[in-house]
Amino acid sequence: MTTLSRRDAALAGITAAVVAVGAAEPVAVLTGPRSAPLIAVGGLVVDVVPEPLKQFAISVFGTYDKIALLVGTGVLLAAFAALLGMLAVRRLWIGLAGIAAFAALGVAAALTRAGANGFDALPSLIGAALGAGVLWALLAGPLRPDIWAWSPPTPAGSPTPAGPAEPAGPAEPAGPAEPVGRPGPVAPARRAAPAGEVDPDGRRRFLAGVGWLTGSAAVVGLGGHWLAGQRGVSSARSAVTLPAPASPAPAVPPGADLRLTQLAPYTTPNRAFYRIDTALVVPQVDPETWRLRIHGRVRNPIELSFADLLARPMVERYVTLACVSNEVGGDLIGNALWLGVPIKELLDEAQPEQDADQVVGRSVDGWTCGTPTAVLSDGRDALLAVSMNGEPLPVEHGFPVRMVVPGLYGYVSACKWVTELELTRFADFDAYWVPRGWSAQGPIKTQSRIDTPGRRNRVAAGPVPVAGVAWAQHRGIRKVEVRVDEGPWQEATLAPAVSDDTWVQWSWRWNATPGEHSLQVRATDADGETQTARSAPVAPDGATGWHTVRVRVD
Ligand SMILES: Nc1nc2c(c(=O)[nH]1)N[C@H]1C(S)=C(S)[C@@H](COP(=O)(O)O)O[C@H]1N2
Ligand SMILES: [Mo]
Repeated sequence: MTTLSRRDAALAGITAAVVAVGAAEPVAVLTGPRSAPLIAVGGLVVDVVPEPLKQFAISVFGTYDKIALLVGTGVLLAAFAALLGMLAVRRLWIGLAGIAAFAALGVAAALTRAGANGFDALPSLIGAALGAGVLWALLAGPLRPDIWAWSPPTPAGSPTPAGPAEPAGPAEPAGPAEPVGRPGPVAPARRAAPAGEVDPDGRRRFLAGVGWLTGSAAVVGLGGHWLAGQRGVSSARSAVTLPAPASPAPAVPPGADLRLTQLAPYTTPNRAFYRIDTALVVPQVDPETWRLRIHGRVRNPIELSFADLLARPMVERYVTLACVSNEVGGDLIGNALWLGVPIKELLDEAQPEQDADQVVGRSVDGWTCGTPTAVLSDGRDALLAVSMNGEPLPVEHGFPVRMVVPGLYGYVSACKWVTELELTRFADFDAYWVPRGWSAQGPIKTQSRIDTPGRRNRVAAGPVPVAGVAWAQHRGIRKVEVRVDEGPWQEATLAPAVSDDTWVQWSWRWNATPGEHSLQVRATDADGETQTARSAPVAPDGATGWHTVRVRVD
């Protein structure tokens, strides 16, 4: 017997899913946002999704890839839930088994996250239990439209349609006064509706149930989500007092910033700074409980608190950070003023063993990067940074402490929310991105970019300022050249920079003639090496090629 339309059955399945996900949120306020089922499963997806698919997602959604992932996970969940609802009309156990499978996935995802404990299973378990209850209520319980169905009175003694749902109802009102199909003021007969006939009263109750359940699940879910956000570390961050640097950064030389519209400013403001990480929810690390352990192949393991770190002499430096996933001409690069403790000093205290050629930075969320010990000890300004552009690190940029290493791509050096430096060997440990197809070594490649005129800009004929940035961190930029329509290379003017660890701005005056033109740029680093024309993809160790911009001159 089923008078439930497929649409209503699907609706029941989706309602159960919404209740499960919504009910899990307030539980996750207690157990931590990463134990919420959607986030936990999404996090698992981030870690196991094949690299080409991830690249595709990044190329389509850019830095909105995480939102896309969560929306995608939600849509997929809704589709499965609808299907389960349709299957469960006939066999409730299929629906319940499906929910159990989702619960198992949620629990597995939550328990395999870095730093998880048994309580992290609770949001998925409690959510699934309530979801199962809702599915039962809508498909087999009191909210099923045809379970207490009213049906037109049948003459006494005539056989009534039998069904498992047939309850002992009150006596039937006799007489034809009742309009068929609509319950009257007198308690209607309660018996199963004939197969195929939808009882409007039951359906109304069913839809009201669906509405109430999704509505309250949304309120509870969003409320829980909001509450979880209140438990963040923004107030702890505001309370941090940064020490003055023992070694202040050199002043930015006058003229380092040409201040042209469209040209990236020499120093990137924090809110405009690119953000790349695998974290679906930004780790909230309390500086009071933060610890840094330096261990592994060292003679003298060290553990430091945030106060210990702040008490040490601080170095302040401009360093340009770049992402290996930056396409030629891309903007996954930024320059900031960092304040922190030289990593070399800490390593010297820890005394790495002779063969410990890799320092693994480990984040609270389990992410790892592997940096050559030699690079961290060669005297460059590799920092355990606590500040970015004069403020405590923004939470999404690694509060309270991150690594910054001039000359290396972020994925091998810039560990945010860092809590461990483990001395090991490249032969013994692969950091996060290495088994995913990226090179274990990630020195930044010499690159240059045209910022103005921008892609498909229209400019007026005559003198046009062409300008951009070039970078070869820790080697420095010696020369930048520009050419028009693949003509002869012409040397651009380099603006001064603070050091070889930052990008430089360059400019060139173009006497533009009407028509379509292409502009190209290439840089030569201080080692004398000129950017290759050969274009290589970002994987495994950084894109190469010349940035080309097509411009229309009127
Ligand atoms: N904990 C953690 N740190 C991380 C990452 C990450 O995924 N997790 N990504 C790295 C990468 S790939 C880059 S390019 C830089 C980006 O730093 P930003 O987000 O502050 O710009 O952080 C690095 N540090
Ligand atoms: Mo990156």
